[in-house]
Amino acid sequence: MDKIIKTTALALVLSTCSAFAQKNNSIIIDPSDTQKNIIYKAANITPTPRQLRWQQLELTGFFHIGVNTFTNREWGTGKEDPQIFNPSALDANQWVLTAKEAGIKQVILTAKHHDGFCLWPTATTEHSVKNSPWQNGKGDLVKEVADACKKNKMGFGIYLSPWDMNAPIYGTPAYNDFFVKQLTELLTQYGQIDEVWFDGANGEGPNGKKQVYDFERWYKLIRKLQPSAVIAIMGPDVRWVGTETGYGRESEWSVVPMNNLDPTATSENSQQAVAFKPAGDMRGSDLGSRDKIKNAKGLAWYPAETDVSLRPGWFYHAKEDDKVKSPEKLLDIYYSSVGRNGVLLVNIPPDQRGLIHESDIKNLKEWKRLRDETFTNNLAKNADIKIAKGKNPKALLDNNYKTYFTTNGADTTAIIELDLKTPQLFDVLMLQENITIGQRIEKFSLDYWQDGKWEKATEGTTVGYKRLVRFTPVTARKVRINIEASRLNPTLAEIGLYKNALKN
Ligand code: FUL
Repeated sequence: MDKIIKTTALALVLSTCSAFAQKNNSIIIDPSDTQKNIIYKAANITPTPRQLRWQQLELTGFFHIGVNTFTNREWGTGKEDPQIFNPSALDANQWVLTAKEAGIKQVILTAKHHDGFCLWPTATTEHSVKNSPWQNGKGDLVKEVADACKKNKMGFGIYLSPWDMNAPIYGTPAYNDFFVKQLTELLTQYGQIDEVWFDGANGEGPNGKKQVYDFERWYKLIRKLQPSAVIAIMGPDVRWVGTETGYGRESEWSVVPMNNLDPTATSENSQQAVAFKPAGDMRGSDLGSRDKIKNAKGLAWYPAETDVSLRPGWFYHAKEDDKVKSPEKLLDIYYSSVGRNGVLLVNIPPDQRGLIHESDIKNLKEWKRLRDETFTNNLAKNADIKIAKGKNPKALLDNNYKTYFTTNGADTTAIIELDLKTPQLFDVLMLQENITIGQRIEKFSLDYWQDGKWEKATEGTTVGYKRLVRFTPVTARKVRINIEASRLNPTLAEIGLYKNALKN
């Protein structure tokens, strides 16, 4: 009997381990999985290399430009005359440099918005820049932005709206072929594409019909032609955070339930495989807690992208020149997006000249200065680290994301004490898990030593790739970080203490 139990236990351990012999970014939950197994599985899901690269960008940018820039609308009609697209002094290098100087690492261009107007001279329709006065119909804006990105060593992505108000075949199977042709042009004529952004909007076309999008076919094509590109929003690699405010969730799990996983894709886990297409509403305040994953049929690494516009609208409108988000607001957004395990996608819409407006440049510069002032000086960088148990504490302050501290055996908690050597004033805590091992931490806190006892400075739930928490400023020489709960051995790649450039 005893032997049978031992053998069964061993078989379970082996089968669980073999499920992770290679890294998986999704996994099927078996009806026989216990709650413990489900948590174990969740703790071992890791991003694909393309998801990891994308997460580490932290800041990405959007350029919304098209016929709407000239009609002063947010959504076009599909009936616009291509003649109206006529920027007088377009300079894509100025856009890309503006983004780069703000610390942005990758930009996405609206190659086609819902109105169907194409910013490149596509062979698929006459509704494009080739019928515009801009550069006498010889212009190619996708090429200009792609080239500026190459020149400035920036990532480049495309937004291609599935909804098309201009294409007469929209709403018929032929539209999927047309869309594949457009995608193929974009994915083969402009060098490396790092992100493909599919909007969720699915309205009516010119004939009043809606389209059934052939996502599987599009994903396959992207994987084939641009295997390192992430497919975002209506795609399997990157999820919409659920608002357009720039504010992510307090508790942001990158591992979420996915009930329509393709079992063949999950077991292959090849870079080409697409394990699912997004389904259901993912806007709730809690997507990945124990409570949310306990009845899941599958789990996937599906991280959040937090998109927001620098202005009230996505396209440029002169009347919004005095409504550009302030540097202070942008800093608050940074803490609430990048600082909540997300990637921020900030839209910087070029104006009718084809330039980023001076007001936008000014605020982006000051936002960058505020971030530099805050984060250049990690007040913990020379601290002595004391741990009662655990491995590799030096990694916490070595400024190297790849190395990490973790716990021994089955320990899911940790206490890390830092002696800052002299009293320091700080009000921001930064924590980073090593997500190549998984996202695990469920609860943490920060204490500081004052008048002979520990006082709590702040606390939080999830960490993920990066967590920033602001709190009332304290002056202290000794602090301790408590990992109070974790799904499996927690990892910490880096920790930081900072003084916010602005008042918390
Ligand atoms: C939305 C679109 O409808 C907006 O116009 C904009 O492109 C935004 C980023 O996504 O769904």
